[in-house]
Amino acid sequence: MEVTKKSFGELDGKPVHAIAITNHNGMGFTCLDYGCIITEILVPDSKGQIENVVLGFDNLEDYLRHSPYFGAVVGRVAGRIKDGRFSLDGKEYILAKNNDGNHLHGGLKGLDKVIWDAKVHAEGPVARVEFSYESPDGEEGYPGNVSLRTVYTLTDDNELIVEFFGATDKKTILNLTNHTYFNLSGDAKSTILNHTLKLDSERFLELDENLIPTGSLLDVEGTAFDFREGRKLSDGPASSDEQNLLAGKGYDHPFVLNQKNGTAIELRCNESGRKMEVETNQPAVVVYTTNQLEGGFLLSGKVKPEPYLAVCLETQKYPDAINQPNFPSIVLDEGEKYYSYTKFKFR
Ligand code: G6D
Repeated sequence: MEVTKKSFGELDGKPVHAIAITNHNGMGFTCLDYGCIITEILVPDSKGQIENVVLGFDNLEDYLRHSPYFGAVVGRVAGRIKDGRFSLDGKEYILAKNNDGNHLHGGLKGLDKVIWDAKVHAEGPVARVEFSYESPDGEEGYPGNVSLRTVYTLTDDNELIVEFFGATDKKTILNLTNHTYFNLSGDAKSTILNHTLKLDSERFLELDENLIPTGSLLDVEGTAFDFREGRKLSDGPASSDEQNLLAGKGYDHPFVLNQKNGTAIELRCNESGRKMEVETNQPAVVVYTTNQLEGGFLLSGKVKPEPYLAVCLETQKYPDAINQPNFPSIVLDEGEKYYSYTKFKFR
């Protein structure tokens, strides 16, 4: 494995680094110690052409000014928390309302916007980047001093493994994800509307008009949400289903995964011949098809942002679970270990 670490600018007087790792097949990725951001994943197509399969920027300034969580770790709690408040053991906590009156993705300065301490381990057939961050009690309104670790591992089998570890000294809530925007066409040369997604999922979470889960789980049968046999992502924007419309003409929904072993999620681009298989220990995945992506900025490779330019597959627990008694809990108690595992395998 070839590893490089170089300066990527500085934030509040602290240096930001870009760490790039390439395996023996020429597949590789680059990540920052700012927000554990994955800035690029380089994957060969069916002809061996190596291209970038994620959206990102090639400079820190653009991440600071324009990034909608491109490639970043998201937390302490991914997704929306209704009205930016929750109760724990009878105490109410108030969080930032940074998204239409709700709390989104860890608040105004979530884990995507802090500098983590990075250590690289590159022995033998795998290379690992281990990020650590101590989130102080009360950060963004969340209780507990929480020790966090994010580990990205690259293997010679073209697998990128994302792991999160957490421990707290006081009961709190924790639900992390990685918010990478995938586009398997290569260098975002076309949208993801022709990508095929396959999900081992019978149910998805109904959202209200503010994209907050209503608490109901809807059956995918007979809808544009049925990805069990594989479905073109273009079915979302083309659908008249009220759930596709309220997501801004597409998908922005958590799907409940059948947690058998093996590949729960498969994304394929027929033009490039690239396929990505995803395994996870998380109960859900938010499928977000960047329905309104736009802006006066350029992505790396001078690509203009446009709707449906990428799909996010954010493995996680259910959004707003702390306010939904029938959802699996995201409470982490003192002495408990938080662990999330997701493997992205590229073929
Ligand atoms: C929008 O609703 C979507 C979220 O799902 C996404 O994570 C965010 O943009 C980047 O708020």
